[in-house]
Amino acid sequence: MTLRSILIHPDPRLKKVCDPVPELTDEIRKLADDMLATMYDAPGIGLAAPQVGVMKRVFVMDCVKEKDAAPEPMVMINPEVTWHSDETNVYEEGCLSIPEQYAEVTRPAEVRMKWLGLDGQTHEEQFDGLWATCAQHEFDHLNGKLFIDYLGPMKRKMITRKMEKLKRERARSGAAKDPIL
Ligand code: K1U
Ligand code: ZN
Repeated sequence: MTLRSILIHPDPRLKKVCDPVPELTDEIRKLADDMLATMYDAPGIGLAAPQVGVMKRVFVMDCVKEKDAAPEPMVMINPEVTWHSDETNVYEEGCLSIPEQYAEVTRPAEVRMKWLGLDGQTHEEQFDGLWATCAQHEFDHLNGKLFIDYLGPMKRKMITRKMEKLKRERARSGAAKDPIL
């Protein structure tokens, strides 16, 4: 298991639509393993493959909030949203590709998703609460969409400028160097 570097916005790879996974391979199993480890290490509650520079339709999440509860890692390959509620929910979202920036985003309160699991089976499940918010945030990543795309242009530009500055500082200090990316 390898910790992978997380891309920071703005990066053209975070704006692209990812490719479906044609078959379950050891490469995908390793990717999922690495992504879960990277997500827990960050720490975060979700992570999508393009955030680690892999343009495939895979994301992981674990929204268990209680400190001592058992982890509930989920790996979704080729996810589809098969239903969403009309009722919406507002949540102050963050993103590991946009560190330390948070903003309220309105999304459907419940979603039903269908995906291919690491067991090779098709799964379908309904999510609510933070699980629903996170699943939609990660699904957006696979379509090149970030939570700041739901904000007004002024706020989005301000956050983007902050991230450009952060990237310049990280490049100067050598923190962004990584052999995987
Ligand atoms: O996709 C990502 O960038 C991960 C992101 C997921 C997310 C957060 C909030 C709402 C929707 C989706 C994060 O995990 S940001 C970090 C975070 O929220 C968190 C970190 C530690 C403990 C609890 C939450
Ligand atoms: Zn994100």
